[in-house]
Amino acid sequence: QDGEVGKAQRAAAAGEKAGGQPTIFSKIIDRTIPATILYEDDKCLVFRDVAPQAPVHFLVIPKRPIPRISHVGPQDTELLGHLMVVAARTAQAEGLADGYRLVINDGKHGAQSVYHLHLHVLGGRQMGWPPG
Ligand code: DGP
Repeated sequence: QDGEVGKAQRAAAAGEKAGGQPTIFSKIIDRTIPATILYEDDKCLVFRDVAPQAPVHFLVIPKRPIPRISHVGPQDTELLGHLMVVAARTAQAEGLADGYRLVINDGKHGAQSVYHLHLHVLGGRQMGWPPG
């Protein structure tokens, strides 16, 4: 756990320095690197997390590369709502009828490692609270 958090904190420091440069997620959007894609429309992409933390773990990302949730403004309201609606619809399509966890990690303390905004959807097992 400390290892993962340390990794995320180092990536956070690098992300801050890179200041909104394209991330690996831009390459998934443009199909330069492969991913298991569950849903796509003109505004967003949904794909399985490469390091799943639950039996079902996928990410919902905007195609427009907003670096992090703390950087959004009123102009992003409609897009953010869309991402949440897509997350819920995809969770339903994935059979998560008993519920799931929606997570957005922000910055160093949030253990964000990829600086392209993403919603994590985790399900298929009982989640604990509080998160670590
Ligand atoms: P976060 O810590 O919130 O920034 O989570 C980033 C997530 O992205 C992490 O759960 C692993 C996932 N991830 C990183 N690189 C790739 C990749 O190349 N492909 C896929 N499918 N997921 C990735």
